[in-house]
Amino acid sequence: MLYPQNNRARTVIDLSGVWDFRLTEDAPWEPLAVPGSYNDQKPDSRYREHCGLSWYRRRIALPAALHEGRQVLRFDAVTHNARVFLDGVLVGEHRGGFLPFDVDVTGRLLPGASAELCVEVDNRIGRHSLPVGNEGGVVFLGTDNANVPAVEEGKRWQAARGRNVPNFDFFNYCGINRPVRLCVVPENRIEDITLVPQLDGRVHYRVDTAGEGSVAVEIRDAEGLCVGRAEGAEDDITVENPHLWEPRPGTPYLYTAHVTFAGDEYDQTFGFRTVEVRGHEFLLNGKPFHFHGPCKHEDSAIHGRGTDPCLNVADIALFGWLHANCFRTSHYPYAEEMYALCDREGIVIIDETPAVGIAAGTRENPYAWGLDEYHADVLRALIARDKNHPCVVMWSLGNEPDTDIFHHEAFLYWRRLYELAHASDPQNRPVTLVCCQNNYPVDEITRTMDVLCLNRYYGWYNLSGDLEAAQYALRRELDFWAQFDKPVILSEYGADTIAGLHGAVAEMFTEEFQVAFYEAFNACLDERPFVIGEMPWNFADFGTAQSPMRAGGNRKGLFTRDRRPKMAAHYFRRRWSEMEAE
Ligand code: E8X
Repeated sequence: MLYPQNNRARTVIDLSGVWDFRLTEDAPWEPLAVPGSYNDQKPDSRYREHCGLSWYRRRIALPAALHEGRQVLRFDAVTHNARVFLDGVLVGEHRGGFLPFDVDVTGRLLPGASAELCVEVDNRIGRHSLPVGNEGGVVFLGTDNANVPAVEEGKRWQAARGRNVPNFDFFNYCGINRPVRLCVVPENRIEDITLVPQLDGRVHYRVDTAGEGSVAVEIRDAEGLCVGRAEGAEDDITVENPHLWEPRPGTPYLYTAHVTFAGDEYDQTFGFRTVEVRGHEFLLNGKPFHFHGPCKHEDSAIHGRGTDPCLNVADIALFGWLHANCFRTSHYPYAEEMYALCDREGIVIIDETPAVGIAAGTRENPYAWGLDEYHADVLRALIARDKNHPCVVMWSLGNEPDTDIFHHEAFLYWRRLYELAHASDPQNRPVTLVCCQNNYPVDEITRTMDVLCLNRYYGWYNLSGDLEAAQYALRRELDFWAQFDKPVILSEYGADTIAGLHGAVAEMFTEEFQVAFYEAFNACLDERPFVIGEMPWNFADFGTAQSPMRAGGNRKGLFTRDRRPKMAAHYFRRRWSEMEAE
């Protein structure tokens, strides 16, 4: 799937701006910004807590000069489901809130005339959606007061009235969260480009096209000089002495495949980079790589989950300040602009599907929810979108599913997706599944992944406040995982911390405790060479649903939500700077 691109053959009209918006079909239209979640753009609980359909509207026009070719509306993401209307006619729809979709409107936009574009957005989550919502059932992280009759009746009333109850720990920000563009492309056009580079300079390419024409591919270096070329829809090109793509503090050198076909053209950046798991090592360009960097969210005040290029640039600059070299796209695919920025800045990405919340304790078997086919479709679409990014080094099938209660059903469900990921990725990257703190001896599936990603919170959610006991437990568990001789990444660990709360004694929620927590955990990691990654949870404080466990959201950030460093940020900046200097 190609990202929209302006060039001599293609035209992109960005439809960002202030659209009309309404929460019900009989409400007056009000101004609302696109891209951006609608939840926090108005000081109104009806916006913040909305559950159900909502509508966006704006006029669009096609300049007469652009009447040739195909006209396509490209939505980078609408959360969670969308139906698209043009002058009242349904012209497209999409299920899923974190990946792009195209709506072909060729012939429906008369040159020089305008049309009414309307997008109906459905933000409901449930057992059918990724991420997963509760339907009057288990409440994530909260106490659900089981067996209290009035609470059970209240939950049934709540479900009947319609309320989103996330089975995950981030706010259900919804709407047209990412850019919408009207793209005009030639009738005879390039449909997709696949690049598989090797360290010796060979790059295998395949160009998928529509219509009549012939393909030519020119590889250009960072100065724009041609360093290789070939003709035909699929072939190999060899670049002599290639500059490799290296993560920071190395040089993330990018090349461009300049593709032409009939009257169309497209420039696809890529990097000469390989990844491989060998024993307990993760090799990047044949050298052992250590993942050190916090997990993120797409989250900020007002924008919600809306794409904000200024925030992306500032966040990646703070990754440099931290001497961090990676993050996981917890817990959903991020906007394409962030991957392009990480390609350029040398930040490694573990690319995750929106499969979070596939767990319900002993109450329900989550593998009976019928998510299999949809999850497979989402995984294929994620890989199709991100396959050429050198920054993407591993696929995460999902976050913290149940793998120990319904452990055999879990094995069957995730093993199929593991094999699908390897079969779908032209670069055949490693595949993981991020494991929740669980009864790990009965977990049959985590140990089969290429890399073992463990989210662990000893000393926080249990053994709370006792960091010596936390170290004892963590060491016992890491000794268990050593037997598999696979790379282990501590993919989440952290403690809620109120910025500015201090104590001479490091107690929970103080900044001193957050540092002490990480010092305790990292001492255990440093003892074990098979632990090849440390990813604090989280980069910054972020919004969540209301819960007795959340004081204005999740406070485990190394930074506050407005990106001010806590003591732990300074701690990791020192630790990772020394690590880089080794
Ligand atoms: C947390 C994190 C949450 O924000 C993230 O989305 C997934 C959670 C920890 C679960 N992992 O709560 O801060 C650990 C459960 C241990 C019993």
